[in-house]
Amino acid sequence: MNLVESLLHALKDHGARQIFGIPGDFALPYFRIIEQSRILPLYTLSHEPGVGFAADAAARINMGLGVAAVTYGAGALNMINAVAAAYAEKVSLPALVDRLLERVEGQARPYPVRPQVFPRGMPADAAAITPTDIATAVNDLMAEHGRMPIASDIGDCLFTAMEIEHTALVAPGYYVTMGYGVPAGLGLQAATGQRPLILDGDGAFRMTGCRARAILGRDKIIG
Ligand SMILES: Cc1ncc(C[n+]2csc(CCOP(=O)(O)OP(=O)(O)O)c2C)c(N)n1
Repeated sequence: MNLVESLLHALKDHGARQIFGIPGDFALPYFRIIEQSRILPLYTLSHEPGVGFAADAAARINMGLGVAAVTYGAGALNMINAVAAAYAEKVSLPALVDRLLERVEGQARPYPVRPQVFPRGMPADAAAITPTDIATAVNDLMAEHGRMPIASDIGDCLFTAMEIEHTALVAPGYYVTMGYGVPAGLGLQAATGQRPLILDGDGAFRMTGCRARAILGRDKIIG
């Protein structure tokens, strides 16, 4: 039995009935074990405050433990309100933050740092599309039709952005908060009057993209 499995058994023995979380990034190894071991069912949400609130509600209704699992740094910080509220009301809410387990797993960084190369032309084959394929397509498109300002979110899309031959790029530093892309694109559009290109992962898009679209009320932005 590995450390994650014994942790899950311990949580179950102490009254946990499920885990709420957001998989991604360095947390992926232990999310994989949570899913494969089936010791506790996993419910995934799209924004950390929701993870904390769901776990809080589960703890209250079951009079037991609610378990929230998120990534360290921005992910954990984003859940502080929910954890603080649970703490203030003495709700049992253990928060699993992946940093702890990363070392035990000995997992290599999930994102290899890629050399900056600007290949031209996308080969048509059956292989999965990579960030480099996307960057290549964007480079080709802009070479032919002109450039657009780019806003990038956190995640693989930021690596894609690094391979785009463009300097009008706004992006946060790597491990800050997801959800930057779509609102930043709106800002770019307002500031430059140009149609922006937004590079966003599906996870980050779900955090703020849907709301930004609701604010706009029109289909000006394509996610
Ligand atoms: C608010 C917040 N939660 C969690 C993280 C940690 N984190 C960084 S990248 C990432 C996964 C991003 O997935 P997605 O948005 O689908 O982007 P992709 O990697 O596919 O481009 C996570 C969870 C973060 N940076 N910010």
